[in-house]
Amino acid sequence: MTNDSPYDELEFASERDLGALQLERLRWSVGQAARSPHYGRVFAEHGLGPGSIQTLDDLQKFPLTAKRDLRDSYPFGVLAVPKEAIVRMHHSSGTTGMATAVFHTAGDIERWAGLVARCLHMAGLRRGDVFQNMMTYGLFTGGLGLHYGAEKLGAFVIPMGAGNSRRQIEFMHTFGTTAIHIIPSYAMALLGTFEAMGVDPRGLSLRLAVGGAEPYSEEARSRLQEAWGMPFYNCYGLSEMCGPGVAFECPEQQGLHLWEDAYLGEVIDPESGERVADGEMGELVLTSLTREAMPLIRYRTRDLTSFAADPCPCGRGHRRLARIQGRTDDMFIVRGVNIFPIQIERVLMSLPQVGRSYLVVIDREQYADRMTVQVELTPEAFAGDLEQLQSLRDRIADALRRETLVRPRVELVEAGHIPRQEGKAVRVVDKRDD
Ligand code: DLL
Repeated sequence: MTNDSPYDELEFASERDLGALQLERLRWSVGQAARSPHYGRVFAEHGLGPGSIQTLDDLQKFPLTAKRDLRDSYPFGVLAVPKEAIVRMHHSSGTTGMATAVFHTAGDIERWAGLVARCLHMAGLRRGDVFQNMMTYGLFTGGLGLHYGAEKLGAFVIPMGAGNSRRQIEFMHTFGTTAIHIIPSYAMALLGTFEAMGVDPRGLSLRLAVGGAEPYSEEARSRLQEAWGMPFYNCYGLSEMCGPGVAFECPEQQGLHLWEDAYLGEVIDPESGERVADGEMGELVLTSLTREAMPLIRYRTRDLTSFAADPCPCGRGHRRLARIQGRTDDMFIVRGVNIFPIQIERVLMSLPQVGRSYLVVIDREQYADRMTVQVELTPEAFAGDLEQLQSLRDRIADALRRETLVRPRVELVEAGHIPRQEGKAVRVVDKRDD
């Protein structure tokens, strides 16, 4: 395999070269982290430092870092450089009640843009492409993160931001957009606007899409690819590790290559904290290797995934992560059974009568948990007679019971009934605590 990426020869580095680089960078990153008040204290307590690392496995001597550690030392406790060295900040939305501020030096921004450019190049984006960035700009990293990467690569970037659906489509047409970056649930919702405008996305100049920032199933991806007429590449990242650009799919679309020259990944059992074998699902733990302002050592992402056990046919040595199944805290428990929203999505998106959106509502009926799944139908399916609809409702409830072990109440609703979000989709409303 030759390396035709002008962005980074590391993309095809040999295992030995990559390992040596990781070791050197890991020592540097631990030393850099030690400059922050938080890690300075934690490392001193455990008697740890760059000298504790002889091999990459020595990372396991270090304690895990939890989101709570960032919150407890908010806002500057994990900052490892003087404030004058910061050129930008991003911030998590705080929807889980745990706001996090993330700081960057000029070098951090440059390296992050390089990683994103590498991702986009791997997916086939080139100079001359018109890249419409349809993610929110601002504190959220999806906007500026992809923007800088696409510009670095030399693409013509349209910084649209999210929403304003008709205008998005008009711009695609007027400026000959060839690539988009979009939240998958918004990509699904936008298909309704295309229909209303009488425009077929497959008739435009579009040729590739990048979608991430929220879990979506393989079934949802297939639908998107079919309707838009182009590949959707899965993009993973989190603000704490810069944002998008941590892991990305190659044209094989068989998992996301974690850029291991920039991030060391481990998958652990969330209960015991022990590493699990490749192929086994667990919580992703990441260590940044090149971040100056805010290095994080063994950070618990709470995202559930696994490492692929086999190498990728594309020849890149950077290990692949399976599609993220959700976060440990997305899981909800109904009548004692653990359920992830993506299990519900997989079932629904494999049924042709099901439309583009769904919502799980959990409440209580006479002290017992009750799960209701609102399902949007396609206009054709919704036009069916009452008997057909009842039988469809039963079939959906049965399929969901087979997948989740709980038989939900199913409410069939018209296309467009469930409120759309421009940002990450809300899939579950739990009313039990109200
Ligand atoms: O969502 C960064 C991002 C922007 C990624 C644009 C991809 C594209 P946060 O807002 O900090 O950052 O949220 C991070 O979103 O821990 C995952 O739970 C989830 N997430 C991100 N990408 C994916 C994905 C951005 N491809 C959190 N699949 C992460 C599933 C994802 N979940």
